[in-house]
Amino acid sequence: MHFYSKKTAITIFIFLIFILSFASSSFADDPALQDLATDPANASASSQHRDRGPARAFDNLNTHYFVDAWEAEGKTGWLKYDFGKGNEKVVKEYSITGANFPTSSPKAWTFECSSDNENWTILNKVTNEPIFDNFEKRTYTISNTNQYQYYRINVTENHGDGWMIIGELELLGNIDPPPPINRVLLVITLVSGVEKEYDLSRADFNNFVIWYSTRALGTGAEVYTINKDFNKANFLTRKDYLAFSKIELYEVNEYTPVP
Ligand SMILES: [Ca+2]
Ligand SMILES: [Ca+2]
Repeated sequence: MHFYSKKTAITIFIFLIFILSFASSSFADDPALQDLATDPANASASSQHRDRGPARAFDNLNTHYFVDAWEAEGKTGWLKYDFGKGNEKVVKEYSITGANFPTSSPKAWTFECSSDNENWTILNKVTNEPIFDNFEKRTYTISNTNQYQYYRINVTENHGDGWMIIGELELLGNIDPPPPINRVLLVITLVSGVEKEYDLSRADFNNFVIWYSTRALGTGAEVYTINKDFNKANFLTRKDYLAFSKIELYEVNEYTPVP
């Protein structure tokens, strides 16, 4: 049987508190995720004290709550970010950074999402968060796989001061990959000097290249037919017939159409 002195027991206890305090906060952070809430103009809030408006929680600055933090008019309030219609995001984590005023930091809140700015779904509920140190940042993981236009933190209790302050709020997720290039502008210069432009799908362009390179090797058809989609109302079908021997050169511009 082992006996521990009182001093050893206290040391172990302090060590456990040390471990647990780390486990509850910054280890939740996933380095692959990035802050998606990049435009302070998309922020709004239930209230603001003086000029300390909601945009200041998204300005990536945190030097003093006088100048770069959101301060609610009172102990509670919500802070919202609108990604915009057609730009909905999957937020997987969020982070709160306190300002230099620990007793103003949030203690209890819900983190919520919405598609219509009216009906809100709770993604995360925190009921007794320890007080934030000056400028301390904590990250919270949520199990969300859906896109939403709106996210907000709805603080219901702070750490005792008459006002509630948040230095920064981050909404973290994966950056969307750029959309695939699926249209091609093919510019053909004929031997005569005339230029012809064709807006083609990627597949149609590939067919053209196959024809051109095959013909260059001396096989394949002399003439290639390009179907033009535009002006179909006036011309039931509109085709251009390109003779290999008439083509001086061609060039290609890939682009992504605006939706
Ligand atoms: Ca800030
Ligand atoms: Ca930010």
